[in-house]
Amino acid sequence: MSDPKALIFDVDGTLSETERDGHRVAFNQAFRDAGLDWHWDVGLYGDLLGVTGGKERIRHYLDRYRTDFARPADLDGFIAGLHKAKTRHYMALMAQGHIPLRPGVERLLNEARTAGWRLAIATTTTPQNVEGLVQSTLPSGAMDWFEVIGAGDIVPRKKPAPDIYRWVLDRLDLSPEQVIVFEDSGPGVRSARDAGISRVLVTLNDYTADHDFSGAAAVFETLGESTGEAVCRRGTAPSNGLIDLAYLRTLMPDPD
Ligand code: XBP
Ligand code: MG
Repeated sequence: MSDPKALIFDVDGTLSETERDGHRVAFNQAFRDAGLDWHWDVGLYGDLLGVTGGKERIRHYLDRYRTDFARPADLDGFIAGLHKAKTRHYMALMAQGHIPLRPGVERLLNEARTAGWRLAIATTTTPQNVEGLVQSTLPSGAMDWFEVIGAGDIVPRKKPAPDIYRWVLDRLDLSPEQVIVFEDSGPGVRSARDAGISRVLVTLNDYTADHDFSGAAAVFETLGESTGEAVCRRGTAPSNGLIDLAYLRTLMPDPD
């Protein structure tokens, strides 16, 4: 057993359940602003989540569900405008502070910081959204807890492509064997695995419960908190009910 050199966190669905009551609501507000009769209900949004990235998701919706829609000449510009409005609404929702971190996230971040483990983020969401979530859920200055933040269009291909994890590993100057990744979705696991990272720990949620997590090292319902233990769906359960540093060390190889 050894210490990982860094923990890399996905954001949406992993740090916080942002999709149903955050992103989805913000998309609908942007559609309404633009005078569109589009509405993404909770079920439809689950299907749309198969496509990562908000702009990509809007385009997929048009291709798949709104073939009747008269597309403007500058479709890219139209989608970009809608997405900009969506980000504005999302930031406003975050500022209201109704969307908390998932159980055990703040505990684990604090434990890792105390031990000097490096922290990073690898997400497909827009960089501003990461800031909005961190500022509304963690103490002031918490953006600095994350040494590297890989987000949104910084790489051309979003998850499940491995680009964002490769980008973050490169910035951390670490190899895939030295890190542990936290994900909530099948595309996220695939992205990390295809970047060569074998230690991927999943905390699933309602939208991702039936995803394929075959490449993950372990699958849990949450990271566990004093109020409720980390229910294990696959892999070895921690004896104290918490995904903590001692548990994460058991995933790492013995030092040479
Ligand atoms: C989440 C996503 C994002 C968000 C929307 O991926 O796919 O697209 O749903 O954010 P991850 P944007 O779990 O990897 O963070 O609209 O800013 O793309
Ligand atoms: Mg996610």
